[in-house]
Amino acid sequence: MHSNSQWRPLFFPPVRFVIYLFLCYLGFIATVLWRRLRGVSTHTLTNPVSLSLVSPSLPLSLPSPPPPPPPRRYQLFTERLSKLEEAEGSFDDFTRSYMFYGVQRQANNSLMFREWAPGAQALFLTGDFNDWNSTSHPYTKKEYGKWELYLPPKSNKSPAIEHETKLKQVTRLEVWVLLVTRQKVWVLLVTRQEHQHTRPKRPRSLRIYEAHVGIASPAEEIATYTNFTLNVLPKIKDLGYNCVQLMAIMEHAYYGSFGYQVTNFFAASSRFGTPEDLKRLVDTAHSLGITVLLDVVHSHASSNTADGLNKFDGTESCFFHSGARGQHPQWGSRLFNYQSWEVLRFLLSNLRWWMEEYRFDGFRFDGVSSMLYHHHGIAMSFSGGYSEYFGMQVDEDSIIHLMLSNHILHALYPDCITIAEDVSGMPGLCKSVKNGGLGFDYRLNMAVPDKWIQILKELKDEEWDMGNIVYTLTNRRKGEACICYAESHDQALVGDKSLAFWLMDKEMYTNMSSLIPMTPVIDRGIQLHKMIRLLTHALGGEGYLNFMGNEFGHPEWLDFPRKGNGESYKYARRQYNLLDPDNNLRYTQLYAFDRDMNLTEDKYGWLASQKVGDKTNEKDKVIVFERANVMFVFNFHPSNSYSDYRIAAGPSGKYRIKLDSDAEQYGGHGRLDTDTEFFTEQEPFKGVNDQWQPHSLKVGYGTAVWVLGPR
Ligand SMILES: *[C@@H]1O[C@H](CO)[C@@H](O)[C@H](O)[C@H]1NC(C)=O
Ligand SMILES: *[C@@H]1O[C@H](CO)[C@@H](O)[C@H](O)[C@H]1NC(C)=O
Ligand SMILES: *[C@@H]1O[C@H](CO)[C@@H](O)[C@H](O)[C@H]1NC(C)=O
Ligand SMILES: CC(=O)N[C@H]1CO[C@H](CO)[C@@H](O)[C@@H]1O
Ligand SMILES: CC(=O)N[C@H]1CO[C@H](CO)[C@@H](O)[C@@H]1O
Repeated sequence: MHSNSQWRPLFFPPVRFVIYLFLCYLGFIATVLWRRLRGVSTHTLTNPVSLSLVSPSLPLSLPSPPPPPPPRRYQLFTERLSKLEEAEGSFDDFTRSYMFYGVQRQANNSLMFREWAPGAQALFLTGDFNDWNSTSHPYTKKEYGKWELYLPPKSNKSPAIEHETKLKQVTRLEVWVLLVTRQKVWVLLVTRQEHQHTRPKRPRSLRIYEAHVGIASPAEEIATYTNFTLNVLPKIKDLGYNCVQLMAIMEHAYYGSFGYQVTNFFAASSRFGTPEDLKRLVDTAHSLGITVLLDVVHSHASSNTADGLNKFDGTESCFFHSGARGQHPQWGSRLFNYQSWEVLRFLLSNLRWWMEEYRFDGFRFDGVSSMLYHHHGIAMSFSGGYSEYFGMQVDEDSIIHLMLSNHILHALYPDCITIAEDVSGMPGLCKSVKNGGLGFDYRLNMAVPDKWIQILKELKDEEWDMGNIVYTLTNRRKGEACICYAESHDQALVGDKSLAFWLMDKEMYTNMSSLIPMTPVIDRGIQLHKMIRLLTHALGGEGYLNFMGNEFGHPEWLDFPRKGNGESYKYARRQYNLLDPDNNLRYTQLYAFDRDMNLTEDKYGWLASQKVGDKTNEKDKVIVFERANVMFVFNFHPSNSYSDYRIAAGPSGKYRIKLDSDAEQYGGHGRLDTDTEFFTEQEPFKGVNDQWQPHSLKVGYGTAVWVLGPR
């Protein structure tokens, strides 16, 4: 029992894991505004001791000094760009080649088919329209390996080939085809659907819901675009995510590839419905203020020959490098020749196609690390030395290609967001192209989910290393915006399991009811799941990503139907039904925490502001840091609670709890009274980065505490 004149006494039995957030009273708002305008705190003006708070030195992973800017890359980029503009008029036309290639329907209903197949000897079109005669409709060869086939309208003036009829190119499939179903091609005579809603403004704090349409329902079947629009988008909105990132949209013949073995780059996967359905999905997301990103796979292509790009013109090369350079040794897929003019045309036009036709708002570029190096990052561990990023092992063609992609996207769509999936930590990845960088907006901070899984697999609770956790979460280049996430979609795949399942495992089948007391396993799992998410959210980056289901602690793992599992969909779904209120399961508590985490972020915007510093205490297993004028305090100690736990505060004043992971609605123990007011004391205390700060504050009792200060 504690009594203290400055806050309400609260009795605290030892607790395991709790988080609180304190909020100052509105009376401080004027001060806050003034200080924000000044960019400094009043206390730093009068008290030089805390100057370090003003210009914190963020931890940098790299020991060596920064290298000179890489003028060579920039030079190659500008040469490429100007050559392209000279030859093609403008990059605007060049990157809209989908208006020239593929099937084009003219105003008078004649059809023009165009392909690039430099190695082909002859090309024929066959299908329902000519009774699958494979010689009656030959293409004519044009310069630079182009082929054309003109089909006049029928006598009744309708197109010679009807919409959605089967069609095939002899020996090779159509490359620029718009709608593909496995083994057969349907010509889509584009009926442009007018979108009704404008793109949302680019969010300052990016909170991404990563989703796969096919698994987005509890049913053991493939869910559809429409299902997603009706059932999942409202959840994403409710949860406070302002962005949805769609995986597996580009057509892929093998469902189990998770969308990463693309066969048709211009086709929206027909498994989930029609192109119109996808357009409606994007438009509906826009109407809810949700930005939509496409997981774009330009790092490699499926090696399928029957329905993919491989051997499109009969040769080994065409879109790809021939020989070893054209094969990914681990993925068994084909690697693009980014130096080829027509490959550039194809891929850059592909980006524009998704932006223009489907109105996506940006891209997550898959497999960037693999593109950047000739070794594809295989068996490489990056220590941060600059020799790892500059040298003959770096694939310049890929770099120039990525610079071009980012350049055209950002030049044409200023609000466009691009994210790089790069584990290597290539310097300049997120610097703008004009400053010599690769031009991405964000990098995926992939080390973080790996760290969490490693901790859960290998360490006892007493062994968790606070310093190491904070190091992993903050180990990124200064000025490089990162997307952070606690759970990676790869880790949920079969053989591994979801974060919640690592924590609670089989007890999730029997003991998740909110009508019975929590078992120790469930208690630990529920509390840690929230803390892991919040710590990742608050410290790990400038954007947060949630893989669908993780917001409510999805159990089990992901496994797509395949021979080995009897083509089962049992694990290729997301069990949103667990959130059904009638089921009285604790998933709803984890969900509620996710929503309020977003709500709180939305209010204070920590993702869009710099962390001021952090302080860890290994013995107490406490992490304290400050960001966006919010104080965060976490206690990861498996058994200790602390009374009167003193932390350094910002300016003096009154603090209040803002978000408390121990609150009952989140499956906590409800030990704290959120009306409690906490006052700072004139007692210097070592705070962030071990600097003395003039004021301090006694908070929660050894629990993990999250405080918002009057700064
Ligand atoms: C249809 O229009 C295209 C150009 O738009 C032209 O090349 C073609 O000759 C026309 N065909 C007929 C039958 O009028
Ligand atoms: C296919 O078309 C060609 C040329 O129009 C014709 O000579 C041939 O008899 C047709 N083949 C079949 C099987 O109909
Ligand atoms: C669509 O979603 C609902 C609710 O989640 C589900 O019951 C249904 O089976 C889904 N249908 C399809 C085709 O995905
Ligand atoms: C539940 C809730 O209040 N969610 C908030 C999360 O953040 C969005 C902004 O993207 C707010 O509009 C929501 O109100
Ligand atoms: C509190 C409670 O209901 N515990 C149950 C957890 O699940 C096991 C079976 O795995 C039951 O035996 C316990 O009674």
